[in-house]
Amino acid sequence: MTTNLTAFLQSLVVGWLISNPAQLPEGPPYAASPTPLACNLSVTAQANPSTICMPGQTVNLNAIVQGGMVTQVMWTPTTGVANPNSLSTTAVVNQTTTFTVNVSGTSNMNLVTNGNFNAGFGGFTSDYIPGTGGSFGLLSSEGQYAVATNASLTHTNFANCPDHTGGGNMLVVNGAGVPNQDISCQTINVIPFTNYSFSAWVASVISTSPAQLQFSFNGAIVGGIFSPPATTCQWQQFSQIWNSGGASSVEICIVNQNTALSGNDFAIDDLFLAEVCTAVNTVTVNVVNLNAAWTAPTNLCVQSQPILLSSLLEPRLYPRRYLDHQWISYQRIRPRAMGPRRAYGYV
Ligand SMILES: [Ca+2]
Ligand SMILES: [Ca+2]
Repeated sequence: MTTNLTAFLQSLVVGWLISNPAQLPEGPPYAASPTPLACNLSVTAQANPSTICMPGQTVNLNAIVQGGMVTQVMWTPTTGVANPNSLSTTAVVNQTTTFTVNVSGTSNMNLVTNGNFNAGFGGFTSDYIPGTGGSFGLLSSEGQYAVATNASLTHTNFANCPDHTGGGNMLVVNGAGVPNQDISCQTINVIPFTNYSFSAWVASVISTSPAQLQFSFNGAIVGGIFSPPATTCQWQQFSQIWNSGGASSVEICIVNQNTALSGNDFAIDDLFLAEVCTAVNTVTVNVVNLNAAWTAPTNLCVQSQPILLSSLLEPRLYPRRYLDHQWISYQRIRPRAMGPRRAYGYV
């Protein structure tokens, strides 16, 4: 390509950007992140109450999760646990027990750069080209893309579809008639021999001939062909678990295997890749052997010294460490032997 031709093409792109405010400028080439981000999923196990006085009492078990979306939960031991696979459950506890909760899920640290397209097309490469315009609008021709807030801004026949979450950008594509064209590719550093969760949202922006997308990781197809619903603006999620094997980076590419020229127009948004991680925590439920046995006072006489009632409690059996005590009532007793004088007994 001659310098003059390059300059001419660049001037076309600049002119097109100025005349198409819906299309954000392409950002600088993004290098893959130098260090794969760590997993930040964490869990805290809680029991309420955590001390019980009677074996066989029921307690609530709760697992508080932060930093990700949980896909699996396991409480152990399972004995007495109503639902060992639920974050919140109950357990019948017969003896002091330490419960362990294991959770696995997806970290919320998205490794895809600009997965929501709010930075235009920054971070991606493509065999497609930015829309060059025409009688139907920016995406009049096949094999072209645009980043826009609404599909109808890019083609007069495209439906009035906002982005996946509303109010942001998405990638709008007029599917190419040439097979095996990469719509978008991005290289991401990963940890070898680790599971990752990948997902993307896709919607048709015209009902004719929905796209047939294939996702590839380092050139290998992941999952089957994925088509969004023919009904326009109906976002559907593609998701797949992928193991990095010996790879320390992955190039994720999206190809449309539908080469129809009529229809075959769609939008992509919220690309997501995050590590699948596990977290563990424990909580102990103590069963206290409550036994407030006491030795009842006998042979009280009118002239007896005051009795310290708590001294009558069985000291070894009374778990002062856990529980406080309170004398809750008394009753008057009038044994005949005591005549008219009053004595007091506590219960
Ligand atoms: Ca978006
Ligand atoms: Ca088309």
